[in-house]
Amino acid sequence: MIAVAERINGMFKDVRKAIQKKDPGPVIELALRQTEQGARYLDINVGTAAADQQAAMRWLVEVVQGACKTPIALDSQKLPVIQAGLEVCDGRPVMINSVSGDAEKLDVYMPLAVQHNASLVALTLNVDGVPQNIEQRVEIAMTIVAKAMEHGLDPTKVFIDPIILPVTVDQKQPLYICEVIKQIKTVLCDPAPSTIVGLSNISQGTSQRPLINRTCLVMLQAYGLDAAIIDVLDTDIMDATITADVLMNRIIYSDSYLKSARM
Ligand code: THG
Repeated sequence: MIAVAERINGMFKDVRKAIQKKDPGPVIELALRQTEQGARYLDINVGTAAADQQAAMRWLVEVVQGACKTPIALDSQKLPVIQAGLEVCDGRPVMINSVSGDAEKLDVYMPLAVQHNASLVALTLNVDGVPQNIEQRVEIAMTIVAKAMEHGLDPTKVFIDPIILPVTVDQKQPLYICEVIKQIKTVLCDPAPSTIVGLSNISQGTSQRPLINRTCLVMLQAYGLDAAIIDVLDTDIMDATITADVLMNRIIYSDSYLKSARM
């Protein structure tokens, strides 16, 4: 499982404050701690903390890059904010997170990803909104992969996000997401795109958030999920996802596997 660490996000009070005061300390600490806990990418999202989101993104990226060598995921719905982040990237692997599955949007983001040698997260979402069924999600995934091939972006650099909805909204959704992930891997093969979810959506409004998050994650892994945006500082979810990787024969067992998998 490619763990994308969610904590450098202006929606959290400590990060919001750090952005507003231009205090690098808390951001550096989160970059280091999340890296130590096994993050493969550090998601960077300025949220609504700053009036000038482009300047805030540039600042966050520079602070994170000064703290560690971990790859980064630039997280914004706004193209200029993504571009601001890309401008200051130092050449480490980078993920653009995210773009919707509209053809016109993909025609802009795909060349951008190619130009910066970046991976691209694309949501199974279009002008009509988030599809609630399996078929429409897979259909949008096919559009995304077709666009990647048209623009010369390696399909494995495309991360399709089927968009998890809260279990409290519709209890059929988690199994739908499992099925979408399976179908993306079987219908769109050779080479198949990667899949990713922003996991915490699943548990919104519930009384058992960490338990629901980690149970859902291992289920999705069994259906072939490649990456997830999660709280890597939650030891239980990291232990569960690493153990699922062992049981799926994706990483080698040793008595110290929980530690080795985080290195
Ligand atoms: N898909 C993709 N990118 C995404 C998401 C997604 N990026 C943003 C988001 N969703 C993933 N990141 C987070 C970060 C933090 C939390 C949830 C998702 C989180 N929020 C607390 C909560 O929900 O209760 C509130 C935080 C606070 O205010 O203190 O934990 O789906 N591609």
